[in-house]
Amino acid sequence: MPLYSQHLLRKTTLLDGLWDFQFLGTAEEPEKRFPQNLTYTDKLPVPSAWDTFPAYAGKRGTAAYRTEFQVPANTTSFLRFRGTGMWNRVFVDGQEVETFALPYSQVDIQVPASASTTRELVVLNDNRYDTQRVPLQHNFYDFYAYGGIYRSVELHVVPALYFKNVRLLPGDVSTGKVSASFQFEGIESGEVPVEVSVDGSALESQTLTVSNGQATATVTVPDAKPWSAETPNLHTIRFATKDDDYICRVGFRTISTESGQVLINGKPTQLLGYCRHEAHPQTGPVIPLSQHVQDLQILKDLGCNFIRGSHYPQDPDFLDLCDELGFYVFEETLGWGNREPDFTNPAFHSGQLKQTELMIEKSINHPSVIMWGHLNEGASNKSYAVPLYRELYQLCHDLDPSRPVTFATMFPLDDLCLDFCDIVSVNTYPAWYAEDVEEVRPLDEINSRIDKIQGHLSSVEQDSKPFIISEIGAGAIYGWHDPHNAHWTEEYQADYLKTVCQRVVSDDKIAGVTLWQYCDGRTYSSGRALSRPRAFNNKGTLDEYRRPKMAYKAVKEVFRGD
Ligand code: ADA
Repeated sequence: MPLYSQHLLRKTTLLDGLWDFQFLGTAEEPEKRFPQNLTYTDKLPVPSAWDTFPAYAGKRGTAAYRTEFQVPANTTSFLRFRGTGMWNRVFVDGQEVETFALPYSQVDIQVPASASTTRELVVLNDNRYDTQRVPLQHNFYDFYAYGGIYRSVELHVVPALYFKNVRLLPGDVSTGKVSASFQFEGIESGEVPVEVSVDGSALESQTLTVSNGQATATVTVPDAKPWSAETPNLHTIRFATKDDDYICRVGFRTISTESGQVLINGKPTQLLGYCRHEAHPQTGPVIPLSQHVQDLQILKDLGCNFIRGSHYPQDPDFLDLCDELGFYVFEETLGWGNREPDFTNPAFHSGQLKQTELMIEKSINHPSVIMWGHLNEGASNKSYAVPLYRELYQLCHDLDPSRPVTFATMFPLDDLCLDFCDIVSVNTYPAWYAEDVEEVRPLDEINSRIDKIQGHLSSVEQDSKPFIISEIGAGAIYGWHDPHNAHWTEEYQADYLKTVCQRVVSDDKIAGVTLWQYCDGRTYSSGRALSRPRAFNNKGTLDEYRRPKMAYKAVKEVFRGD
């Protein structure tokens, strides 16, 4: 649920609560299921990942969620699903209104107008892997893929002419100028009078000239203050027509890249932090505000200023918190180790583009988000992958000229797509997936691998771009200590991460790091889990319940310079 009021005038209702629920299993394909024939024997909350509940844990198949909502007769309204997984078909009053398979994306769906005021909403949700039905997700991704309605569902009742979205691009803080781009529904062209207020005080009236449903304006924020991770000053801007409004928060910060460095507000800034999954063993990808806040407090304590939202579009609540508490975020679309079958699958291709559009639309006004990414560890060393990397790079720049674009490559030495990034982000696991598997503690590999990557990037003239280590890490089982200090001990992980962090903070050619990973997280539980003890990815500096391992102290000391 949003952290601040996004509308004072527009009627929005949160549909979260206890919904009817039925697990339907696998006897039919989900396309053959209809709400008319369903009975409900259980109730589950929304948000929830239904397959985290003991009765359904680990099951795959179709499930149905059902609720009712009230809406004035014959009005326009839409439902906002802030994040779901994996395949969804939405019915209102038994009528199919939308089908989508964009895990973690925020999706808006029009409610067909009706004379009745009580409406029935049924969401058929399927969590089976299927390359056509859910092209963005696979069983080999190294994090558990859940079904369900992961985040809140909102109902927006809107007038005939309403704000579809507003994008704000803050300029130089000394001028306080913000460029606003509006997209309206309900008007093609014409004039729209708008009242503007800033930080709760009325500022001015403007008349927007709308063409193709779009308009632009400039607003000057009085007493504008800069935003950074250290001083996360936010301003609130409200735009109101006579019967609709839109409230956004804005932070004045610039991000640029120059001579291998990331500049925030013109100042070279080393980005230090972690990759983080939105995950908890009990609730899966459904993260309550209290858990997001705890995680951010822990990351602050570790001395971090940077988080990679691996590997999918982030919960808008989390980004609101990052805006407010002061973190830089690398946000990316859903992808993991995608290879030729995906790059040659038109549904994967269009799904990537669609998810990028939705991610940028959702997150563009968050000052915390400083870079866009996609296709984690995709086949960026293969020619079949080049067109999609090129297209995504271009799309990000077209939709948002203000932020750099990157992707986490696992092929830094023979990557074919480095021209399609502004920051080179490399995932590398020296001394874990080690070059010398006979060596007991091959920690020497860490510095030599980083040297090798930097040397190569310089030889292919990519070293004028900032270089970020977007993943590096080692597994440790919480509580496992052993005099050998070998793999899986907390000691090995602590020594490993200390070596990494010391290298990063002492090397001005490393613009940043997101260690893999913040906390342990559930992953596949098939035979593939033989390399994932407990069916968890155990490379967390904290375990899945956020209990710190020994590495916590080691990282904290280096990041904080204690
Ligand atoms: C990759 C991947 C991560 C995780 C990691 C690991 O780099 O991007 O999601 O799977 O490897 O633990 O091996």
